[in-house]
Order: sequence, then C-alpha cells, then structure tokens
Amino acid sequence: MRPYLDLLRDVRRHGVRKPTRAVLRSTGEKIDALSVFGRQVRFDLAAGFPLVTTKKVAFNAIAHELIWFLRGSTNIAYLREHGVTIWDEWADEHGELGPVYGKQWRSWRGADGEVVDQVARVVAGIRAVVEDPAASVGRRLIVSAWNPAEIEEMALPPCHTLFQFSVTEGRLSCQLYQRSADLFLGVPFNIASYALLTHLVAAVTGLEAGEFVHTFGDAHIYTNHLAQVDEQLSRDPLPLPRIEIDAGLRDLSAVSREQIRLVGYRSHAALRGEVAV
Ligand code: U5P
Repeated sequence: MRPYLDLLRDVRRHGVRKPTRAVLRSTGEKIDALSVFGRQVRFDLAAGFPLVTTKKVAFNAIAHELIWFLRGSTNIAYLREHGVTIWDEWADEHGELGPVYGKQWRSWRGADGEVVDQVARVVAGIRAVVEDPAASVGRRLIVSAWNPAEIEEMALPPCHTLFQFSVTEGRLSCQLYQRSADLFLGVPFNIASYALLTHLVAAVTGLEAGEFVHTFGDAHIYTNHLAQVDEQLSRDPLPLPRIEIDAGLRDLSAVSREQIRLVGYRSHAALRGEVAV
C-alpha cells in the first residue's frame, strides 16, 4: 500500500489548509482540510489486493456497497439488511438517496426515454475487445456517474465520478477519476472498491486483473483526522491479502457476497475518525 501511504504523507506535508463546506455532525463545527489538486497512484493487482493494512478497513462494507451499486439500487434497504451504515447519513426517511451510483451505472436516463445500462455495455465492450483487440470500443470503455442533469436530485454528488477499462495482453485495467477524496476515511474504501470491481469484471470476461489507476481531483485530509493520519504513517505496512472470486460468476447484477473471498488480511488496529458531512 506504498502508493496510498506516499500520497497521505504528501498531502499531510504539502496540502494547503482550506475551508470546506463540511461540518462535524457531533458539534456542528465547520471543518478545514489540507488539500492538493491533481494526483495519481497505481496498484498492480497481481501483487496483492490493495486493502490498507496500516489500520483495519471494513472490507465487508466495501463488498456489500459494490454489490448494491451493481444491482442498480439507490435505497439503503439492502445495506441495512447487511449491517452496513456508511450511507445512512445521506438517506431520506424512506432510505432513498436519489439517482446516485446504482441508478447512473445501470439505468442512465437518456434524452428520449432510452435507458442505458452502462455496466452491461462496458462488459459487452470488453468481450468485443477480447474477441478483436482492434474493436472500435477498445478506448471507449467508460462508465460515468456524473450526470449533470440529475446532480441536484442526488443526496451527494458522485465522488468517484468516472471510470475506464483497458484490455492489454489478457489483463484488464481500470482507471478512476475521483473528483473529491477524503484521504483518511473515504479513499481506503474507494481503492478497495474499484480493485474489487476490476476483479469482478475480469472474472466475467475471462481476463486477469491488471492495474488499478487512481486519479484524483481534490485530495484532502480533514483537520480532525490529522492525529490519526500521523499515527497511521508511523506504522509499518503488512503483506497484502488476496481476493478470490467464485469461478461460477457470470452476471454482475447477481453477484453475492459469498462469491467474493478476502484471504489473508492482517492489519494494524482500527483508527476512528468522525466523518465530515
Ligand atoms: N468522499 C470520499 N469518497 C467517497 C464519498 C465521499 O472521499 O466515496 C468524501 C469527499 O472526499 C468529500 C466528501 O470529503 O466526501 C464529499 O464532499 P464534497 O466533495 O461533495 O463537498
């Protein structure tokens, strides 16, 4: 997890202190962040599954959240059923979040009422590139969650806004553009989520997982997380775990938690930090 820790250290040292719109729910206090604009890190997925080891990260919540995105859901009922609370702060009284990731990924509303399943299209596109490396979709394998016409209706405008796949010599790589990144609380989740997505898409298209490339817009550390970040940076990373995907997986809309196995995850102790909302 060197690339993540190097980025955390970079922003801790060189981030510019800025006011943000975020507040701490416990006190209502506005919170500043140390911030940089524009960074990129990359993870070779063959070298291990990039789950942060310098603090304990809740992989189960990450896996369930991704399954929930892939089902196209925007109601927290599925997450609640599985004890995942990460979206609770943003849901309305019926558990609805508006047209967030699941809606945009699986049923983007087009101009003339056409509904676009971007994930299904991208999987079909990857299969076409596997058949023919010169297929016209080869450099167009994109899923966007940033739907300008629907931003106002979303509980939170998408932080992970757009991702692209690339097929090279039997390996599937994924690059994410994340417009805004809470490096201490959000990013360990975001890295693991997209690494897992890359493994899942590779599994259903008969490819090996290649690289996950993570590109950032505003990468920041909230000032209420500085002590935890310093503690984390004093810890030595442990060997990375592996991920195993059930060989029978065919359909991304029907992935179950049991088809995903995290093997050999060891970490330092959890570090708590209050989320800025
Ligand atoms: N955030 C993440 N990753 C996520 C979701 C949210 O880091 O998956 C963080 C953003 O970095 C930011 C906040 O700190 O949530 C959203 O606020 P804003 O960028 O919309 O102002």
